[in-house]
Amino acid sequence: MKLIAWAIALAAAGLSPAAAQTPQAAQPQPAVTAPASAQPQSPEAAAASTPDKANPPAVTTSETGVGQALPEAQIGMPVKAGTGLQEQVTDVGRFAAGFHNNWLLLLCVAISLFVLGLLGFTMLRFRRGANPTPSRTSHNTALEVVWTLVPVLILVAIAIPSMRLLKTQYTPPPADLTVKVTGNQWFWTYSYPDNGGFEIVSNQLKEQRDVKPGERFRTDKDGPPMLAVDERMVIPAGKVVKFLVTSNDVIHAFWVPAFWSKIDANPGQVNQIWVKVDRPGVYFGQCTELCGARHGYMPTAVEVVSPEQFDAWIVSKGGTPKGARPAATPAAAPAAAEPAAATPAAATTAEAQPATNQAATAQN
Ligand SMILES: [Cu+2]
Repeated sequence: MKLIAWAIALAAAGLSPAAAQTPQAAQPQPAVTAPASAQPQSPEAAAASTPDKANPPAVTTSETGVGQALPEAQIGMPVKAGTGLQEQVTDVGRFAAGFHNNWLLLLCVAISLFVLGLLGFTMLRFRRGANPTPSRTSHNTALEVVWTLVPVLILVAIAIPSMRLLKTQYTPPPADLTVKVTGNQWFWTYSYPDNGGFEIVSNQLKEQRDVKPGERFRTDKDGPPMLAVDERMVIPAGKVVKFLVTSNDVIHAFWVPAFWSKIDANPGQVNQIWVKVDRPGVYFGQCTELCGARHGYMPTAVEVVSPEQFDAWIVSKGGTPKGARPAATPAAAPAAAEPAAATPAAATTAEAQPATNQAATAQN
């Protein structure tokens, strides 16, 4: 009986994700540009609204439109009491989620119900009361062929789409943009080697109760608790983005559930995944490899914007949009991105130190 109860519980648990997928899809998508409240329309309006110095907005670029405020709930983040996979925003993710929801899950349920039915039937039909003299049959060739062949066919039917998924997931098309993702205890850094090699450091935003007066804290516009960060990775929509993933210390893992692909960030090794996100928005993830005491506090937030907004954001960070000629010499370009390097003390060390992470990687 215990077995039957387990089988029913498993079947019920297996059924719920598919049902839970539907309401998510109905949720509204935010517009690409930030709402008027987050984006002052005129200089007068900007001056009228006193900027909150203690808590500046995420990416602070009314010109670029990057750093969009978030509505209450959207795709790319967990939903309350949600089950199942997040709605996918890449082709690979949609294929994989469809494979899981519409094929593997149904197959699991069908096999579970079949075995459960067979068990029930056997227990009732062949119990001692109803079947006092048991059959002494020990072989049945037809039955043995069937119970070998059917599982083989089932496995083949699972293997073919699995191989297809693996192939698309790990055969990246030529990349439009490369972002180097580095795991650190306990934050992520993202650098843009195609755009001058500047780097952004992304830390989790603390709650208001956890910060000292004057420090920045999370608001609902930044994202949900535990997942919002001070600096989001920004990538363009509709472009093939290659992530080169590595680590500075221990093994981390980079994962944004709505993009599907997940990969380990290993020290001394570069792993690669790719995404092509077709829908602008902000997508959240977390480090998914137990990496130490604050493992649970190193979220990932990726903001997907239009290519034009992306170029504007690159410029606002002191980088060079792809195809544009660098405004200054490679050594001077990062200095513009980091005002601290302009001070005389920093300038003396600038010669000895590699100017960018990209340069440092090349040197090693
Ligand atoms: Cu980690």
